[in-house]
Amino acid sequence: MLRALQLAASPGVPLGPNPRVGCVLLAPDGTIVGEGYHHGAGNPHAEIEALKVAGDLARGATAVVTLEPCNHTGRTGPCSEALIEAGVAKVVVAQRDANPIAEGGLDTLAAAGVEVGHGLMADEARALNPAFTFAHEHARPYVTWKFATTLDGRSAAADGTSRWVSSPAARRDTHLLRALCDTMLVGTNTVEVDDPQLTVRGPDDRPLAHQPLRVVMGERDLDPDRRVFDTAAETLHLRTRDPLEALTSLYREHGRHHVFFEGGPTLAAAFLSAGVVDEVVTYVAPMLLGSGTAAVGDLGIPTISDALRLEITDVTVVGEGTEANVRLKLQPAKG
Ligand code: AOF
Ligand code: ZN
Repeated sequence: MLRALQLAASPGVPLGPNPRVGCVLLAPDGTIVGEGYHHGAGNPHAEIEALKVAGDLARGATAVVTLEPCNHTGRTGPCSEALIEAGVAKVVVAQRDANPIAEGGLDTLAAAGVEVGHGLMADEARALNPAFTFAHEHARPYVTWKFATTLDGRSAAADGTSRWVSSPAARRDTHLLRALCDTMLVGTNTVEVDDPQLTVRGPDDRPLAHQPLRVVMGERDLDPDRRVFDTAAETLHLRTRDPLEALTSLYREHGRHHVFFEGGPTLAAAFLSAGVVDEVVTYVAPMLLGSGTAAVGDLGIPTISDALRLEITDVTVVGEGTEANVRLKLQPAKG
């Protein structure tokens, strides 16, 4: 399984929408007769790659796979059937597939008389595909909320100006994080006030070829001249103010697994109140305003003991001197 996990993590596999999967085929004496990994959506699955290598040696073999073999015909055919046809005797998987469209492979295999097992190094397998795993288990995408703030917790000055709270180095760092997500999300107010591009840009400030989906949520009509409607990436206007409804739709109708949320204080408060912020990334700038807009709006918390508590998972200084920002990564405290 360790070998299968290593194969799954092979470099060069595009991030999403498909999970990273590795497969090793073992002869009854334990020698490896085939191995393979999934090279990304549209390509054969890991099991098919390994079966190709093994040929006739797959008969009677044990397949060790990081994810439960799929049971559906999507971009490719069902791996459960391919393993049965190849005469594989036993299938051991780390993680069961929570994707409702693909799951059920182990049941199909067992019904065909193949010996099956699951759970071996399951945590490691889940960690390979955290957003895929989270999204299918919660029927909504994983949400990373990012904001920049001054040392006194403000994201804009009294006159509304907010360019720039975070330093150039922090803004470049943000593009690296955006690139790890499949969706960018803000509210209509941010589009009206800040007119962001919501693209992933390289060091030369040009948009990269592959862009996350841009999503604007809110009922308000938007000016089509806003930069979010340029041709650099696809954009979706979700006419709802309900965070969970928006996220459910992004999962169900648009197959999204990881939302990078850069909403303003009102929408941020709505997401936090709805309990749908899974990770917080904040850049704290060494700057004081003393007045202005707080990074997050009213959460309806009257007293300190009711504070929404987070746990710090990472602290990194980005940039140098007066340009240095502290990047904090946090997650909601458990319990
Ligand atoms: C496997 N082996 O290597 C992978 C699996 O559109 P498709 O046909 O590529 O199917 C994608 C779904 O199949 C994906 O969402 C996940 O549930 C499963 N991925 N399954 O047996 C693999 N990559
Ligand atoms: Zn498959």
